[in-house]
Amino acid sequence: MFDSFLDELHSDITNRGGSPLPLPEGLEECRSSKSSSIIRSWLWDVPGFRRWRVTRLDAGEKLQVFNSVAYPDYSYDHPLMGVDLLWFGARQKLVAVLDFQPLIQDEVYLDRYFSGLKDLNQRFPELNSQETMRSFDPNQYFSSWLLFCRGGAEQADLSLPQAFSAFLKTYWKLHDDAVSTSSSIPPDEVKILQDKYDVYSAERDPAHGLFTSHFGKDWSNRFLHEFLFPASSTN
Ligand code: BLA
Repeated sequence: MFDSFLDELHSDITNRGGSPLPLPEGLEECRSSKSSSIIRSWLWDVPGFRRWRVTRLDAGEKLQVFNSVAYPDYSYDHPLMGVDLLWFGARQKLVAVLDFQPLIQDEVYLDRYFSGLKDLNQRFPELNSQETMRSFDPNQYFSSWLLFCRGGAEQADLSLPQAFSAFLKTYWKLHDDAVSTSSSIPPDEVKILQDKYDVYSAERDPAHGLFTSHFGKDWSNRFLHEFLFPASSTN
């Protein structure tokens, strides 16, 4: 599950001149001592981005996860790319979240960067089930046009593969357009806003309990603060 998404993303990244970077020691892979689950992560140096991370968790029937965040260079104020896909096999339950994560909620900013995602939202209504967020705040670092569904096999098999490809393509276009125009938020402010994203996400991310149960508290704390949201450990 989700391996084709991982391949597609890594192939796009490589085609755009991305190269792999080393992860902090011990965080690239971890096997659960109790079950057969395994978590693997990748860090990429991609032109135009200061950080691009990818994680794949394979816990068999129980759970499959694909998670990725792209942080643009500070000279670009456009949204981060955030993807969080979860498949609980036993219950045949899908949780899919794909968003261009805005740095600010300003109307001019949203008008500038969200026409592509608005179109996808119309094209894939079955992935927009108007879910309510329980741990995150929908008005901070999320857009109103995110694809967010708690669904089943139908959404996972029929819509998600197409939506994922289209989402990636749309994000690359957003990035290319942003590169050829100038940002309205200065780089030092973009840095502050991206750092705050890490702090906010580390506080709210509902995954921490899950990591702890699979891989133990010490490893999970390191993974959260050193890899998933590095700015959360310094601020
Ligand atoms: C929800 N994400 C979740 C949940 C889990 C994870 C266990 C709760 C499932 C549920 O609500 O039913 C799991 N999150 C992970 C894992 C990682 C992680 C395994 O970060 C890391 C490898 N989450 C993101 C990103 C986005 C995101 C980048 O990491 C943005 C697209 C969104 N995840 C997101 C949202 C929810 C969620 C909006 C629902 C949470 C809520 O209701 O507030």
